[in-house]
Amino acid sequence: MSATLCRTRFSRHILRVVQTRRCYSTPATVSLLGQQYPKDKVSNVTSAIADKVGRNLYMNPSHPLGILQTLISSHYHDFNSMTGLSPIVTPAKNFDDLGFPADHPGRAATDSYYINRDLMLRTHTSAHEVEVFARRERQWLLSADVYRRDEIDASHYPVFHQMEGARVFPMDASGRAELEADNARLSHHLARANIVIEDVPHITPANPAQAAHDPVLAELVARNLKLSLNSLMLTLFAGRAGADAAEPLRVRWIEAYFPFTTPSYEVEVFFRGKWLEILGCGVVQQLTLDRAQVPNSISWAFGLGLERIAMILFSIPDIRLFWSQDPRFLSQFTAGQISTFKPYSKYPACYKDVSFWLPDTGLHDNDFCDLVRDLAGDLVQDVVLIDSFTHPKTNRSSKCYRVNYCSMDRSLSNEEANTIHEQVISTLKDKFGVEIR
Ligand code: FA5
Ligand code: MG
Repeated sequence: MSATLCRTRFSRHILRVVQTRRCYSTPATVSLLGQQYPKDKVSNVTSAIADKVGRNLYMNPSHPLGILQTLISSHYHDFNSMTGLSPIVTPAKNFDDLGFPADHPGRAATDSYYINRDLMLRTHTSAHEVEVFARRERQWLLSADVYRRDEIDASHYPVFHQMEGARVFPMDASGRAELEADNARLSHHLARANIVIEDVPHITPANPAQAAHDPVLAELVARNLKLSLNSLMLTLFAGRAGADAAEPLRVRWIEAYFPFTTPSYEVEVFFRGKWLEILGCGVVQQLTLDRAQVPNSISWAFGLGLERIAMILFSIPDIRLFWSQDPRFLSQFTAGQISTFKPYSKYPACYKDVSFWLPDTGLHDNDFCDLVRDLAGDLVQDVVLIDSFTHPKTNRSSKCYRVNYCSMDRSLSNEEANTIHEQVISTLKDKFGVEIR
């Protein structure tokens, strides 16, 4: 769309916004789990996010996320399954303890939610690795809500759920024997299953073993990790609705990089015609076990995303639905059962554009998305950057976003969408000093 069109469409709104300008008040504290935390310059936890903290969807046994969490926990029935750890962590715990470099993009305030300089909302369940290993758990699972600033569309939501799993082996002959026995058991199980695995070598120069590890033991641990997760993929996907029973389950292993594991991998599953990224995993960096003061041990770990898997297994088309309190959504699911979601209706979308000149300090896409999310809540379905340009003479930059307002539960009137959009525009001006075009 042309910038001119944006301008004419918005001149009308701007007039009304001037009349109804609200003050974007910024309280000095943010309330999380019943406690007040002082804010400072880096605070960026919006009230839309704060409201989600403590909802613990994955703990409801008849919610799709809870059903999936239970299914995975029962697959790993002899692992200690932990829940309820606070999402409020220090950046040291989320990043430094895991060896994230100081300039890692995940640390940026554009990507993570900071309560203040000293505290943040965890971005992944790996934030708890050191603390759980320190309890000397030999095999464990941890389920939790995680928070990331991101774009807005049907498969991205700033809060989602992960499960972390790990298994520790003694770094000696007994560990080697345990690994050999378990690898034989799992290989036997998988050999009889209808599964095709595209593998990569366990260890390569680009995906190396650790200096602290005997290469033979590292190879056995990597193989155990792969066998264990291939077996989980069978439990999750084989024979499900939409999977052709005659067709084998296809699982693909890809070399990956994480600061806290090496070798590292990602796992994808081919389901209903598409490759789906399920998880990241690898052999735990020895530094993590050293920090946890677990001596003479070697471990693997994985972290998987519950929403991505649940959307596929239950045919849930929009990630916002997980947060719905509508009985038409919630009543469709039963504890212990994977069922196919039947959409109750599709309400019309209401597209509104906003076009503006950026302030000198710029404006990150995620800042815009959070602002919309804060004012519109789950009435925003997606946000698309439809135009961005820099004026050749003045060097000023402009952006045009298209916001799709659409309720999952009811018909949204054009007036209501306009009211929200006007608030978006006035907040954009007040908070970021943009100039509307
Ligand atoms: C991690 O978060 C690592 N902590 C995983 C890990 C754990 C690696 C232990 C090694 C050892 P990643 O950012 O790729 O990695 O996320 C892991 C999974 O979470 C993804 O495969 C995906 O299933 C899910 N996920 C990631 N981002 C999103 C998102 N925005 N929305 C929904 N699910 C997501
Ligand atoms: Mg990934």
